[in-house]
Amino acid sequence: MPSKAPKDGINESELRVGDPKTHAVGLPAVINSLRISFDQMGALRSAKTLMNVNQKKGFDCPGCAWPEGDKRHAAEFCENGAKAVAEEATKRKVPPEFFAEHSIAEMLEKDDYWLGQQGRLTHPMVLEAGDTHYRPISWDGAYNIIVEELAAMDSPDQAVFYTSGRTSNEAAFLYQLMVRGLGTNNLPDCSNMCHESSGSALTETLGIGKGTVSLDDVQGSDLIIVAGQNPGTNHPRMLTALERAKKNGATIVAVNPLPEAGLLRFDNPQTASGLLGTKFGGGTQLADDFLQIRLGGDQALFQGLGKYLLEQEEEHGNVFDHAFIRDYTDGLDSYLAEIRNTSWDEICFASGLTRAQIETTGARLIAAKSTVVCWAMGLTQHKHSVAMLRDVVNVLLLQGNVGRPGAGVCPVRGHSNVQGDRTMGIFERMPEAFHDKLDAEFGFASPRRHGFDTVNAIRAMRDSKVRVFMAMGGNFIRATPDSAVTEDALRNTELTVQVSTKLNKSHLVHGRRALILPALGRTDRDTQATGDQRVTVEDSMSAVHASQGRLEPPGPEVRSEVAIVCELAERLFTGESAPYRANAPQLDWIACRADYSLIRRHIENVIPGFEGFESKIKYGGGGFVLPNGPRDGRRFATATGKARFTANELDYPKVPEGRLILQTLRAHDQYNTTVYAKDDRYRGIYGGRRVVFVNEVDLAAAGFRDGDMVDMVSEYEDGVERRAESFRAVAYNTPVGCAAAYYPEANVLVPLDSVAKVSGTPTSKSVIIRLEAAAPATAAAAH
Ligand SMILES: Nc1nc2c(c(=O)[nH]1)N[C@H]1C(S)=C(S)[C@@H](COP(=O)(O)OP(=O)(O)OC[C@H]3O[C@@H](n4cnc5c(=O)[nH]c(N)nc54)[C@H](O)[C@@H]3O)O[C@H]1N2
Ligand SMILES: Nc1nc2c(c(=O)[nH]1)N[C@H]1C(S)=C(S)[C@@H](COP(=O)(O)OP(=O)(O)OC[C@H]3O[C@@H](n4cnc5c(=O)[nH]c(N)nc54)[C@H](O)[C@@H]3O)O[C@H]1N2
Ligand SMILES: [Mo]
Repeated sequence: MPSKAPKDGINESELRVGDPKTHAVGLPAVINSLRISFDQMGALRSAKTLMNVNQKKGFDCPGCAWPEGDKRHAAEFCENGAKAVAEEATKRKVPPEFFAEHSIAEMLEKDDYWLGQQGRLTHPMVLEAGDTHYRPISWDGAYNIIVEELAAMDSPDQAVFYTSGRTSNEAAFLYQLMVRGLGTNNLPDCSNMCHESSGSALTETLGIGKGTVSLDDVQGSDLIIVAGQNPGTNHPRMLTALERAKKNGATIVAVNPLPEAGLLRFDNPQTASGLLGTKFGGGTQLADDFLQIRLGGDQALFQGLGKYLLEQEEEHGNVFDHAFIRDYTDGLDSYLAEIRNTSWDEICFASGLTRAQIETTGARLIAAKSTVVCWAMGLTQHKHSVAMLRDVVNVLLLQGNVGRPGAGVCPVRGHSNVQGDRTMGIFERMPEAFHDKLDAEFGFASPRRHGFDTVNAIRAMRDSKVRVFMAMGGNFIRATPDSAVTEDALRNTELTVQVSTKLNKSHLVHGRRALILPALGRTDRDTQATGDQRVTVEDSMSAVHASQGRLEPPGPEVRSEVAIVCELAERLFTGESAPYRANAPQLDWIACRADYSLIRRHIENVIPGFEGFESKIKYGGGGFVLPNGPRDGRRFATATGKARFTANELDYPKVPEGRLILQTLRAHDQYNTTVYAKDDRYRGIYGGRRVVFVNEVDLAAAGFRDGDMVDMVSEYEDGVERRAESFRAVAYNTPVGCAAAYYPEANVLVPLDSVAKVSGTPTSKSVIIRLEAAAPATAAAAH
């Protein structure tokens, strides 16, 4: 069976709203994933591909970063992993003829779904100044343009190199080396918009910017708090771990403004009872308690939990882990003083929870022998996210819940290798020790001046300080905030270069000149001069393992990310006329392209924990776990060498009268800016995406009813009007004052300057908006 032709874009007039689901996965998920796989890949390729996902000799799922356990099912993937795979392994193609047929202007009218549907990029393409259509170009020609533009800069800081989180360790390591060889640290990445707040808070308090738990810790924990995360959609394999934990006796507390299906009940598709679903008495109830928190109220919740533990300790004793606090931590007194000062009234107001609810969870903490806190974007994309996460750490430290079995912090990562990319040095401000080792290994001087993160890169482009923008994957223009500002910023550059697997809007919003370089994905066979190559990735729990695709690539002109970096670096650094040969890293780039194990040898010498790298990822092995001070031995590489309690003034979004606070989140049928299909079935949304979920009370107060068409207008201190037009209001079970709409459609509303303190992450989960009636024409058209 061949793949099916791409479908039309989304027609919002076909939007239907039904009841939200109360449980996740089960048979509908299996059917949905198979349908999308067959459409994109046909039956044979689907079967062959899906059997290889997350197997020890197969490829790492390009979906999320949730780890694989040691015992694997024949089908170790989930509905959304299957969709991620189908999206990449599709048989549909976007060849040069496609670009001849469709002008940039025409494609700009299409939606993200339509663009993604067209298939895999097959040929390097160029857009010269003033052109209306991309034209094919040779790889040589493409590299020459990049070298020419990079050579024309006054300073290396006029170039920006973005990375998305699917890039392998090997490609990321060489990419950052190339960039630092040019003389800049301008290495923004998707993490700046994602878990940067977690990295900031955890590095400062625990001495490592990563989670401290293993899969066994989660599955063996007594109490698991899942805050600000929707695993049923975004980390479906986590539901299996939660189910196991539950069977081992764990209590699960879900903290979320929305009653997300996956958190409440789970029908495991890998068991017969799960396939039958809850209707027939199967499935597992996951969350014991659901705390329906106000957006941005989590710092208040965790301060409340700390306060309760303190009160109980003072009354009954035996609550704090005094030995742990004495031997491994500092800063307790100022933390306790801070939470003593915070009133219960303020805690309850900010969180939207009752004192009784918070005390019930506090009592669960006291009763539990071990606690894990898991979180994702609901906790990282607020103005006060870093303080919020420091307060999460504070509560865990009180009971010694770090560095022992079943306990710790679990920031659940997004992209499948976003954590590995950071380990490899994709960061605008790596520590000095990393630079020293890099310089020693490659005999050059890497720049120490900090570079631009994502938001600062946009500001610099806006202010005409950037000539060249290159992206290793991702979809910069749709992932970033303040779409209108960011589009102008990118258009303000001389050259944009997108290394991509699929067509997306970042190819259409471009600099004076633009290049599209087609790259291999995880599922593709990667054959180089010495034979088929493997790459490695690191999951959310610091486990590194190999990944090897086996499918025929979409065309002979598609190159691996490693090859693209090596070929470009070769031209920048070696030979008489190379513009950056003066301070070039000493490396045989072409040999590395031929044999990726040579890259791993260099990684081994530069990055701690990779000793014996090659032998640890031999075939059939499950990979290895990187050292993790807090987890391995309660070692904390902080400023004082101790785990640090911190005192953080309580903060929460202040919403003016008549306004709402909006979170921008993911629908079930999307992967970030890629829209797989048109539904969000767990929330009862079918056939469209322009919806805003609002509490009935707020709708009525603003003079609207469910089904009305509204504009969302964002209000920010800069006084600029940001408007998202024509959304269908959906009366929904969300706290009063708290609304939700899908990313990336709502990104126009997120002000560029509204970022989290310390981490600089855009505040995608707290945007102040008002609702206005949509203009009659659009309202009529949409009905
Ligand atoms: N299928 C699929 N999988 C994915 C992705 C995808 O798009 N599709 N994206 C990947 C990436 S890069 C990432 S980072 C992760 C994202 O994974 P998630 O963080 O689960 O993604 P979001 O949809 O942003 O969901 C945020 C959740 O937090 C809740 N929330 C929002 N604000 C608050 C708050 O103030 N407090 C609390 N307690 N909760 C809040 C929302 O209601 C929602 O349930 O998933 C990864 N996996
Ligand atoms: N408003 C709002 N904005 C957000 C968020 C939010 O919750 N709300 N979430 C933020 C988060 S958590 C993240 S991580 C970012 C995501 O930001 P990005 O990582 O930039 O976006 P993606 O949509 O994941 O990128 C998809 C594109 O990556 C390319 N691609 C896929 N696989 C590969 C590959 O293997 N190699 C190469 N070279 N290219 C590949 C394809 O061309 C595809 O079109 O968005 C952020 N933006
Ligand atoms: Mo992310």
